[in-house]
Amino acid sequence: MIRLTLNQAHELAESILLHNGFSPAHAAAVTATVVAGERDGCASHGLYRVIGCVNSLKAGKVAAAAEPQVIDQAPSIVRVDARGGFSQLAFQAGLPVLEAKARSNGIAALAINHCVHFSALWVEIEQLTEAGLVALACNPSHAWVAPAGGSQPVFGTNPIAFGWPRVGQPPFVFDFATSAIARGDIELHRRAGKSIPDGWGVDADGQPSTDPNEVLDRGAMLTFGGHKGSALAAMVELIAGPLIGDLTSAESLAYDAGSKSSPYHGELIIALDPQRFLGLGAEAHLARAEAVFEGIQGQGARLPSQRRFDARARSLEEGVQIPEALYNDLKALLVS
Ligand code: NDP
Ligand code: PYC
Repeated sequence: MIRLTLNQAHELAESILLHNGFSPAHAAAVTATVVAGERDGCASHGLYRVIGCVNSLKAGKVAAAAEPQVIDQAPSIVRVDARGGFSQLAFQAGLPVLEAKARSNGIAALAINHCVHFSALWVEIEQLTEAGLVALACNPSHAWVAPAGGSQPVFGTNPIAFGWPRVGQPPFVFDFATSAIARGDIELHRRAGKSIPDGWGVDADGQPSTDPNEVLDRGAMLTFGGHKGSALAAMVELIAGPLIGDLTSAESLAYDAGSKSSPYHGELIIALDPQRFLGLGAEAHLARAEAVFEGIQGQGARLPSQRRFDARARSLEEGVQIPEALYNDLKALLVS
């Protein structure tokens, strides 16, 4: 393993993105996300993703200098056209308008369109909880996941993330793929030469497989929670696809045309302002929410994101460690 300070991780990611032709604005926005992923112990959406950014650019599937266009769609809806660039800059452009609309209407949505998307959603959710807003985000990806009861890919790995701000505590945040695991995690198993657990995927014949090559290249991933994850994955296809005028995971994969680039589609982010919902007495109601968290932690169970926040605290002290092979692959992107 190679140890890097967070500054070194930042410098490595940003210099690769700039060297390969991304605009300073995109390089900065993408670097912030992947370094946050590595810092929080989310290797599947950490520095490893920089390789995919460069591959997507070389394949002509992402615009290196796209300037997002903000469109005031409706009193409670802001739309951002990413114009083929990465989602991170589009989110940055839409965030202030989303916040303002949520505060004035109580609930508001940000629809990002035409973005190339590979990031973990908690990075965005935490920016909304920091502003005191409750938040929900989801997006399709590429059609890699079979519906419950089937064996042919229809859905993307379709993450759903939720955040709830807390006073004097880190926010309550969960963020998971509706597949049994993010595809990035299976890719990391393949890179490490490891098999995957039962329940993550099937081979080309629809039979359970623990071989990442079979699942990634010939078979299909599976949803979490059987028919429940399958229905949630379908919901994400609908509300972050046709509802916002953007591609489904099947359409994104067809657009990819075998280039193995990051998915190209939209993202839906919903923000709710507790102060506007509750008015006078908001604090008393929000204080009652704490009993839910006490009910979970009081019996020794952990909150989602606790592992991540612990990893963050550790990384801020010690930096991060990445596999030497990944470090070498990243360094190679500075000379090509
Ligand atoms: P995991 O299954 O590892 O974890 C998902 C969530 O569950 C996290 O909030 C995690 O918190 C929490 N969690 C895990 N174990 C426990 C536990 N024992 N008790 C309580 N909470 C727990 O994640 P996935 O593989 O499903 O997704 C990983 C990432 O991949 C996400 O950030 C997601 O946004 C991203 N992704 C992005 C996609 C895209 O299209 N852009 C597509 C698919 C995934 P903690 O982190 O603290 O462990
Ligand atoms: O890990 O499933 C995944 C993923 C898809 C797009 C970005 N991450």
